[in-house]
Amino acid sequence: FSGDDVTVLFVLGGPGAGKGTQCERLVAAYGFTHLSAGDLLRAEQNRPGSQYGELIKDYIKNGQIVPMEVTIVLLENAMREAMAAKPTSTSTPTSTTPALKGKFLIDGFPRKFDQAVKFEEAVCPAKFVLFYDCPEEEMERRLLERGKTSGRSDDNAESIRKRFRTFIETSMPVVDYYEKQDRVARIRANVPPDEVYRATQAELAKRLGD
Ligand code: UP5
Ligand code: MG
Repeated sequence: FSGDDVTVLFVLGGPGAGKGTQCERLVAAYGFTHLSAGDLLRAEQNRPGSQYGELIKDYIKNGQIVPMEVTIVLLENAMREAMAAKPTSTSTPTSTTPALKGKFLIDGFPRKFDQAVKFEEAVCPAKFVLFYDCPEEEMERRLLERGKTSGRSDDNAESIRKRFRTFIETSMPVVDYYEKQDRVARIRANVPPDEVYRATQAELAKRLGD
């Protein structure tokens, strides 16, 4: 993908910080395509005949990060599909290679430093990172509550503890890396969703300028 055709924002934050909730709203208001790496992995896990099903299942239950070769291919395929499905006004009916444009929220990825480097090299650079900053106690409360009905194999006390550890040890360094480059919009996430969304819109206005 070329940076001219595609705008990518990474959406990061701890487990239960509210990434998915905010992305859903942004899709409706800004026309982003929302790609949750976790959702793509869960779909692949359940796809009949997938050679990665068992592996993904184990990693998710243990709050560990699935090898990036799997995740990046899923993201890339999903981006391609979305772009093929959504030719924009810049493509004229007569052109044989229509200019396809895409605006993507990549949610819950990259979770590890090498994934960030690899994605930006192999797919395209991210414009910036939306980082939802939430205290662990609040995230734990949300996930345990959701776990009563979500059916997610990792919404239980033990998996949540492991997810938090992976987040602190492995995923926060990614945020720090982008922060040093001044590419992080840090948003306080332990306030009601409407308030988080208003802060998100303010950051987008500042950083996308449209
Ligand atoms: N909620 C949301 N916002 C709220 C607010 N402001 N106030 C009060 N409540 C709020 O929200 C979580 C819950 O909180 C919901 O019930 C919501 O209503 C409420 P949600 O928007 O779902 O938060 P989100 O940050 O998306 O939480 P999620 O559980 O999806 O985060 P994770 O990062 O843990 O999950 P993900 O699906 O991204 O990854 C799962 C696993 O997949 C990982 O642990 C890992 O094993 C694997 N994975 C990889 O290996 N590689 C990847 O690249 C990605 C995932
Ligand atoms: Mg999510």
